Amino acid sequence: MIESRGEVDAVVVGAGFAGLYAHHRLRQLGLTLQGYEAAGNVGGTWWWNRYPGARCDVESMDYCYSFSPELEQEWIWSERYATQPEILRYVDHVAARFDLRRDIRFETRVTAATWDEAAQRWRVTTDRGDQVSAQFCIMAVGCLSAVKQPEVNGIDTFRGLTVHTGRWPHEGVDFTGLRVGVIGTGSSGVQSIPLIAQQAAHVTVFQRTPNFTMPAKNAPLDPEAVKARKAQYREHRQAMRESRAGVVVPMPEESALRVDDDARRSRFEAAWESGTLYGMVSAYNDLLVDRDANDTAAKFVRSRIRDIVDDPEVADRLSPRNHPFGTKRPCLDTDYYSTYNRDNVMLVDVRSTPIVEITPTGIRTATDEYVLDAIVFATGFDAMTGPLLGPDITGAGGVALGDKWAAGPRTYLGIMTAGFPNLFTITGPGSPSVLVNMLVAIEQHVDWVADCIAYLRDRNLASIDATVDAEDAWVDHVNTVANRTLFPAADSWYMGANVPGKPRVFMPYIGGLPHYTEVCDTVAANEYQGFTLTPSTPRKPERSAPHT
Ligand code: N01
Repeated sequence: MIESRGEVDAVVVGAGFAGLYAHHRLRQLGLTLQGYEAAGNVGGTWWWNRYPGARCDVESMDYCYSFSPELEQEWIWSERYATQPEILRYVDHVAARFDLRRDIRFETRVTAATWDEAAQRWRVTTDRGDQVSAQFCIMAVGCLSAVKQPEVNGIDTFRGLTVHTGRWPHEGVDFTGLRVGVIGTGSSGVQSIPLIAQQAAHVTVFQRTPNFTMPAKNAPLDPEAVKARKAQYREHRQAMRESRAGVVVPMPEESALRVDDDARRSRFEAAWESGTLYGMVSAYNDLLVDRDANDTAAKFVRSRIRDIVDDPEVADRLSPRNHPFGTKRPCLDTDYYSTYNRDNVMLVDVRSTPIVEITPTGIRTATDEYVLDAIVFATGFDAMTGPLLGPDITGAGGVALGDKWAAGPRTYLGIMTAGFPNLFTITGPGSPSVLVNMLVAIEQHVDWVADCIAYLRDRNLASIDATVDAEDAWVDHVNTVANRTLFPAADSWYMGANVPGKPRVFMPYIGGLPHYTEVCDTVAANEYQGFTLTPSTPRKPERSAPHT
């Protein structure tokens, strides 16, 4: 366990993919660093989400760092879509290979960060009593790391086992012989339910909103295909960066409404069989902007559900109707719909018969009581803003970030928020982040931040802060682009709609990665247009806080 230093150049909060890469880049600049990570080791989301079936739904050869050509040549992925344990092994390997754990204090949660205007530095404190002063504070806290429990009374009264998919026990959970209830049918529910059903005596799925999910068609990677990709990896990475979502998929410039039914059906069938998230979503160029076009995709998926699920009533309950296709994040699954053909699986619609309470022996809905031995909460996260608002962050003039964002997050480029100088939010709200391959988004953000810090240091500048004007214009742009799409129509976590009382704002930037990157690069090339840069004034060295 490393000891926290009193004064460093930068604090990096989080040791997932973003935090680790920030350590790598900032160390290359010669900065002294202090990292904090609430988990016991590196990996971020992949450290916490250990539920059965957890795997990435971006292909493994795309969901990995591109910063080191040697790393990408030497690492061998085994499956098209990597499992959580394999991704964690990869992160572990990267951390060791680049010596990235050196400055990180694990099992330590940042509780507060306060901007000291006189010193032009952040004062960061943790739940372990660390106090550190840093010129820069990098919030690499992830977008889906603050777990959300269901808003149901009586959770504490339940006598059986309860477990959240986002906080899965490291020793695993043995469901053998148990009657298990699962609340939630987002990606975590969709991935875990088939495997829990294979082990448990009985599974009752409590579904509030059915989601659209497509088969992953996962398989071991073909060594010849891997070899071919590795031979072209650099070109492929560039193509990823230039693609809208950070993955290379065909993006036909064609409306779903301008083709006949047979042609449309065969394209959807090909997209379905491709086993990719983006293949289906981008099968036509208007699926996410035109309700009629969207309906064609939604109808296709519903027809597939009817094909797979034996009981027409269950198929109907599993069929999404309340939101346009793709506007809540769709899932990739392995045997999800067919799991409902098993005798030991039951689907309860808790929109029509809501959960009233959790009792000592199970779950009581408006009409029935279900006796259970274990309950799995696959109920998601307070996304994007939750992790940033966890610590008490106080900016210039004593303004709390929570107050500034009371009506929703406000950022310039999703990287900084005005009034919080030198605080960088990796893949923050207002950036493409969760709408694209996170690894591409992370590397783009960390590279931008590292270049920005190098620029400041080269010119002996103390701080950088977004201007309110630039931020207002960016927030308007983010909203304008979102409002051209169907996304605001869904009660999704993108909209903050899954957390009661959270402002309803479409949080990520949907203008596409290439345009976004161009804007970021132009801002930097124009001497950080839209930011205020403050020169350093000579200061006395600070007295180091005592080591903890
Ligand atoms: O969470 P979710 P998740 N009573 O918010 C339901 C990423 N991810 O952990 O839709 C009853 O999607 C809720 O119902 P509703 C990915 O980006 C990626 O599954 O709000 N139900 C919903 O069904 C993903 O989108 C991977 O009506 C309640 C579910 O719980 C994101 O993480 C794997 C409820 C929550 O679904 C989040 O996914 C896993 C209540 N009180 C996650 N509260 C891969 O890479 C909530 N629900 C594959």
